[in-house]
Amino acid sequence: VHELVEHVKRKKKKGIYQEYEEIRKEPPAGTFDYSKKLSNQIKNRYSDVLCLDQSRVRLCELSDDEDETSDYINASFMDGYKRSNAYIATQGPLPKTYVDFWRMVWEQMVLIIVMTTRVVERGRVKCGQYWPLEEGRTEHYGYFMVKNTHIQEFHDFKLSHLELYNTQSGETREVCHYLYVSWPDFGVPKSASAMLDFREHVLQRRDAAVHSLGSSWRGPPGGPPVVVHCSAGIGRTGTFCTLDICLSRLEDIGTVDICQTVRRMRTQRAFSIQTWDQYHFCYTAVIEYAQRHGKLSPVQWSDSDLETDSE
Ligand code: PTR
Ligand code: PTR
Repeated sequence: VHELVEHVKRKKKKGIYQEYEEIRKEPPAGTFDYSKKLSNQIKNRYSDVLCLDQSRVRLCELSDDEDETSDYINASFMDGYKRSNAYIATQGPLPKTYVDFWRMVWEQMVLIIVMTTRVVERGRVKCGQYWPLEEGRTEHYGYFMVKNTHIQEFHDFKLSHLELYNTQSGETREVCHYLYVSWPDFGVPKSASAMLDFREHVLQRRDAAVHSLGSSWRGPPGGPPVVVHCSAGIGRTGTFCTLDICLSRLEDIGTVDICQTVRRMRTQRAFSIQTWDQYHFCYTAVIEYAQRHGKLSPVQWSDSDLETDSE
């Protein structure tokens, strides 16, 4: 088994690189008009990471005195494996957008937040502290109150159980906040296996949360979208979601198609997956997953994965 994997890795490395370069060359699949509006520019963490109009998440209009651009947040709906709008990919909230972020979470009925960056990395702020950090602490964000009721520490991640209270409606909801701490900026996780454990944990929570919604959920059967964010919401976020999609497909029909998955994702969240390392990591992680679950022989690389193999 080990030899086979080495073989796949060696054979694919060059092909994978070319494949990623091809993807990068493709122009974005739409316009960014809302992101570019003058009144919205301050809501973007990075002036060069904008969201496509076609898939952007709109905030519900709050009141008459807000202007037409007040529905803007740098966040995009993304499809999952056989689930439309399985994720919302977004940037790390800015102090100016904390309230918008919680509004989005509330309006989209989000129950799971996956954060794959730390707040500060290499001395630079990557994301605002938009949730209460310590157990027992409550913070106010506009008309939302968020209480961190309980924190569970794991080796590579931290799970905060948040209670989200909407002071306008008087309703409360539980939201799980996952913070993955060992994903270095400019890179990929040290170990695919830690990432796979993390994903499994998130999925179990998600399924339990969706189940607990019961008949109060009227959207698609997969439940509300999972919010995934890093700093810009494209690199690490895209990697995490690509992996999740590919592994779900592998579990279902025994094949993977990383290339098509990324292409499609980029039509919903432009620039998803930022570096060749991250792209390559998806391959490594899929192989590791297949090994772990004894699925190595049945893994069928789909045509578009194989095409690029010839040197
Ligand atoms: N976008 C940068 C560039 O064009 O050079 C590269 C870059 C990649 C910068 C990732 C930051 C990155 O971020 P993070 O540390 O948030 O993963
Ligand atoms: N303008 C930023 C840069 O070039 O550094 C954009 C950027 C930042 C792009 C972070 C990607 C980044 O990574 P991630 O999406 O993983 O946070």
